[in-house]
Order: sequence, then structure tokens, then C-alpha cells
Amino acid sequence: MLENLVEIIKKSKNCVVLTGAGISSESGVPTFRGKEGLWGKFRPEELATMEAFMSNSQVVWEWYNWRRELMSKVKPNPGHYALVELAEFFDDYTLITQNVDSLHKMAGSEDILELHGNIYRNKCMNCNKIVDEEIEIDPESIPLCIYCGGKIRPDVVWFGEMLNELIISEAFTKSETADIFLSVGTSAIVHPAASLPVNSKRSGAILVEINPEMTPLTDLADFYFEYPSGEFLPKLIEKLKA
Ligand code: BJW
Ligand code: ZN
Repeated sequence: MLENLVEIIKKSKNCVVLTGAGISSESGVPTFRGKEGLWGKFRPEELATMEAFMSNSQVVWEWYNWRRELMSKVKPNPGHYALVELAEFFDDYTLITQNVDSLHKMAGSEDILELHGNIYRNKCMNCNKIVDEEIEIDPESIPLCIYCGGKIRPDVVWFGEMLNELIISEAFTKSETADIFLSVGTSAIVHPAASLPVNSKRSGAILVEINPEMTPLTDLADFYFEYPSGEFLPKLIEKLKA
């Protein structure tokens, strides 16, 4: 099966990869859902919303500060590094991530489409202006926007919020013209990200899923590799180079 995939990759020109929390789990970043889903104690549906921020911005900021601290201590793993190397095998390569942890960038990937923002950036909850400098937030005294007085929040995409239009439309365009689409470490349930692999397959791409657990995408996939990405992706690169 791996051999077949290697042959297909060698013939393909245009590749899209979509990653989710699973790719960072071997770095020590907990996933949102599933067995290892450590955010578990704090369901994203309860904290990653404007309603939660409006009713209890202190708790929401405590959650983000805790995650920032945790994420700032971890490093990319072999899965992230393999996706840097994978780019070399295609004329056109697009890395789309739902993750907010910057680990792809730290590994050396370029032009990443960050669908759900970045946890290290801040913006205003009202006027959406980005706060240029990296500032630490005291949850008990949240700084206010210098333009409109709105509370400062992390620049991530919460449930019910629109994704950045330019980023999501580029993600769809690239997915719909790909020869091969890799879905890596995502539960594939959060939209619109979860539509990308489906649209890509409908437009003719070979769909590959890498995830130790099955997802709603698994039945649709042409190849399903039931492995952690940090183990599987370096093996794939090794075979491609051989
Ligand atoms: C491994 C591994 C290893 C473990 N190796 N793998 C139908 C259609 C369209 C939209 C909707 C719809 N129904 C509902 C909606 C709305 C909603 C949605 O999709 N809800 C679903 C739950 C159904 N979507 C939205 O609200 C989005 N906006 C939107 O649709 O705007 C239009 C609109 C506006 C107004 C009204 C209605 C529509 C926005 C979604 C934003 C998601 N935000 C979050 C938080 C980001 C900020 C933060 O980090 O704090 O994004 S939620 C959370 O889920 C986070 C993730 O990026 C996202 C996806 O999770 P992911 O990455 O898949 O992680 P897990 O934990 O779920 O899965 C990990 C996987 O890894 C598992 O499968 C493991 O097996 C695997 N794994 N170890 C490989 N070693
Ligand atoms: Zn503002």
C-alpha cells in the first residue's frame, strides 16, 4: 500500500496537505477530541466562542494563557519536518493547517494557510485590529483596544465565526485543483475545513488519510494509514527518496 502511494506521489504535480491537532500530539500538544483529547476538561465548544468570551473573558484568557505557555515549550516532531521535505516532490504544494501552534512554521514550512488563526497573535474583539506587538495578557485586567475600547482577544477562529476569506478561498481553490490531498491528524468534523478533502476528492484528487483513529473521511479515502503521523510521514519520505 505504501509502495502504491509512493508511485502516485511520484506522478503527481500538485499536492495539498491539511493538518489538525493530531500532528502536534507527538510534540506534546493535546488534541481537542478523542482519547487523548486533553482539552477534554474544557470543551472547545464551551470556551472557543464569542459567547464564552462575552460572559467570562477572564476564564477564556486563563485557558489561552495556559495553552500559550504549554505550546511555547514544545518543539516540532518528525511529522512536521517530513511535511517540509514533502514539498520538494511537487511543482505545487500547499500546506493548510487548522492548528494555531506555529509548529509547522518552526519546522521550516513556508506559506502555510492557517485556517484558525494563530494563538500568539492578539486582536480587538470589536474592530478586529491586530495588536502588533506580542503582549502578555493579565486575565484579571484585560487590555482594551486603543482605537475602539474593545477587549483584546486571541486572534483565533471561534465557533460561529467566519474564517479569513482570502485564506479559506485559497484553501478551496488549491484543494479543487490538487492531484493528491493528504488529511493528517484531524477528526475531520469541524467545517469548513472538513469540506476541503471532500471537495478535493470530488474534483478528482486521490485522497489519503493518516490518523490512528478512523474519521468520517476514512470511507471516502483512497488510502488510509492507521498510524501516528510522526511515525508514518518520515517513512513515506524515506521511501520517496529511495
Ligand atoms: C493523530 C495522532 C497522531 C491523535 N498522528 N493523528 C455544518 C457545515 C458548516 C459549518 C457547520 C456545520 N455544522 C456546524 C457548523 C459550525 C462549526 C462546526 O463545524 N461545528 C462542528 C463541530 C460540526 N464551524 C464553525 O463555527 C466555523 N465557522 C463557520 O462555519 O463560519 C460560518 C458560520 C458562521 C456563523 C454561523 C454558522 C456558520 C469555525 C470553526 C472554528 C473552530 N475553532 C477551533 C478553535 C480554534 C482556536 C483555538 O485553538 O483555541 O479549532 S475548535 C477546534 O477544532 C480547533 C481545531 O482546529 C478544530 C479541529 O480539530 P482537529 O484539529 O481535527 O482536532 P481533534 O482533536 O478534533 O482531532 C485530532 C485528531 O488527531 C483525531 O482524529 C485523532 O485520532 C488524531 N490523532 N494523535 C495523527 N499522533
Ligand atoms: Zn478595536
